[in-house]
Amino acid sequence: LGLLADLRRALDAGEVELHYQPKVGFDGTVSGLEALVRWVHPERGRVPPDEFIAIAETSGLMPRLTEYVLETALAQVAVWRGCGLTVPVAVNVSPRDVHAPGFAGAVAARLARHGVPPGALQLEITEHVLLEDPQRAADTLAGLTGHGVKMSLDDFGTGYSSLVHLRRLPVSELKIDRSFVARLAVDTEDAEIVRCTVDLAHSLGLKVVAEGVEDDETWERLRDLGCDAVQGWLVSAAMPPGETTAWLRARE
Ligand code: G
Ligand code: G
Ligand code: NA
Ligand code: MN
Repeated sequence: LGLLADLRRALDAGEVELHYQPKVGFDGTVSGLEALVRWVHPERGRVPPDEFIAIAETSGLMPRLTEYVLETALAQVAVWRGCGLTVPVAVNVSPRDVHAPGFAGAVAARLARHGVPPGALQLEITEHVLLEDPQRAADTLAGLTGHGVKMSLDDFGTGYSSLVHLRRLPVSELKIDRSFVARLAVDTEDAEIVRCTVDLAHSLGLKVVAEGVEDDETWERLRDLGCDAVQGWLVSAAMPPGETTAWLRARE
């Protein structure tokens, strides 16, 4: 496939970029930034991440993409820390990454090389990490959290037997999928699902982030339900690094 070869080349050439989307508390404090890949193909233009992530996943290129994203994100974190901006950054990792031998050690080595404290890195995983070899995944994640890396459970509510997974995964944050957040203000069932999720997460000692918050009414509902932070276009879409720096500075 042409696109796969192009993606491999783009990674080698450093043409894939990271944009950063803030996670913000209801008092306005920035609790973190999520790194999201962006690829502008020289002929096709912008390729949607879903499209090339699927290609990376099925072709075996995912470890290379994740390595690239971790490397780029940690270099950026080091730059930000150097100018007094200590906000943690979240990187999305796929189940395949977590199952790769030596993943926890490789992340630790990368942190050390960039002089970034482990607590400044968060990894966003999905419950799919437990589908293949749950024990192995749990061991790797325990290794990472033992080292001080924070773990976040992404897309919560969209998989199977979420509650069992929630108990097995050493996460400190849960992200409510945007499919439940989108119609929160108009759909009472979605509102009940979000309410229960927030209460469940809190009773397990987890922070809750709501994704895809686009309007004030949803923001207010989430605040009233006791959610800890929000992410979405209401606050900001993902921004290129320079714009992110300016955005962070403006909120200091
Ligand atoms: O905003 P957006 O279109 O970027 O993201 C689309 C999907 O791609 C989301 O499910 C998001 O989690 C995923 N995604 C974005 N960046 C990365 C990345 O660096 N690695 C992985 N594995 N997934 C990513
Ligand atoms: O799977 P993941 O949660 O990582 O996906 C993040 C995706 O959601 C990205 O494609 C990102 O661009 C998108 N996104 C972020 N904020 C919003 C929002 O407020 N509304 C919508 N519709 N999409 C959003
Ligand atoms: Na994510
Ligand atoms: Mn998500």
